[in-house]
Amino acid sequence: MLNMQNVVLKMTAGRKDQFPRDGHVQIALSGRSNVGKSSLINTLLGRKSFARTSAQPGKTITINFYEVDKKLYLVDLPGYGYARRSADSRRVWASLTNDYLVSGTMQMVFQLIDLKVGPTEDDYMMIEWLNANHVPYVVVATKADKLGTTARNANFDALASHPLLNPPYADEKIRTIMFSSQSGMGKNELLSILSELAQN
Ligand SMILES: Nc1nc2c(ncn2[C@@H]2O[C@H](COP(=O)(O)OP(=O)(O)OP(=O)(O)O)[C@@H](O)[C@H]2O)c(=O)[nH]1
Ligand SMILES: [Mg+2]
Repeated sequence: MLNMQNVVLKMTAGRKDQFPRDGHVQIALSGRSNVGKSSLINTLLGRKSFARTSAQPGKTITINFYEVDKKLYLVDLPGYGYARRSADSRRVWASLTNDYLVSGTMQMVFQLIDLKVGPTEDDYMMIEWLNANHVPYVVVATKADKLGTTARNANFDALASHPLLNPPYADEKIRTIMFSSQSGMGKNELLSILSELAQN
C-alpha cells in the first residue's frame, strides 16, 4: 500500500542535472496544456491544490517531481500544444521534455487525452514516440464529467479502439482509463497501478 498522504514536491527541475536519480519508480504525466495533469495529481493525492493547476496554461516550463511515500515520483511534465507560446518558450519546452524522455528514468507514462476534445496532432506524435520506444503507458481520458453518458462512452470507445493504441502499432492493447478529477472517476484504477509499480 502507498501512503498518498506522505508527499513532497522534491524537485522543480528546469535542467536535466536536476532530475532525481535515486532509483524511485517514476511515473510521468504527459499531455497537452490544460488537459488536466496537475489536477489529476491533486486528485490522486486527495489534495485540493498541491500540484499547481494553471489559470494561465503553459506558463511554467519546469518538470515537477512529487515524491510519494518515499517510493515513487509523480512527474508533472510541462504541457504541449499551447498555441500562444513564444518560439523561445517552445524551444525550452522541447529541450527539457526531450532530456527527460531520453533520460530513461521513467517506468511508466500516463498519457492524458481530453475525452471531449479527443486526440490532437501533438498527442499522436507523443503516442507514436511511446510506441516506437516501447515505453509502457496507459491512456487517461480526462474531464469525463463534461460529457453525458452517451457521448462519454462513444468517445471512450473511439479512443480505446484507435489503431495507434492497438497492435501492431502498439506492442499490446493499451489500457485506457476514463477519468475525472471532479468526480473522482478512475481514481482507484490509477492508484492501483501506482501501488503495483511501487512494489516492483
Ligand atoms: N470539468 C473538469 N475540469 C477539469 C478536470 N481536470 C482539470 N480541469 C480543469 O482544466 C483546467 C486545466 O487543468 P490543469 O490540471 O491545470 O491542466 P494541466 O494539464 O496541468 O495544464 P498545464 O500545467 O498548463 O500543462 C483547470 O481549469 C482545471 O480546473 C476535470 O476532470 N473536469
Ligand atoms: Mg499543470
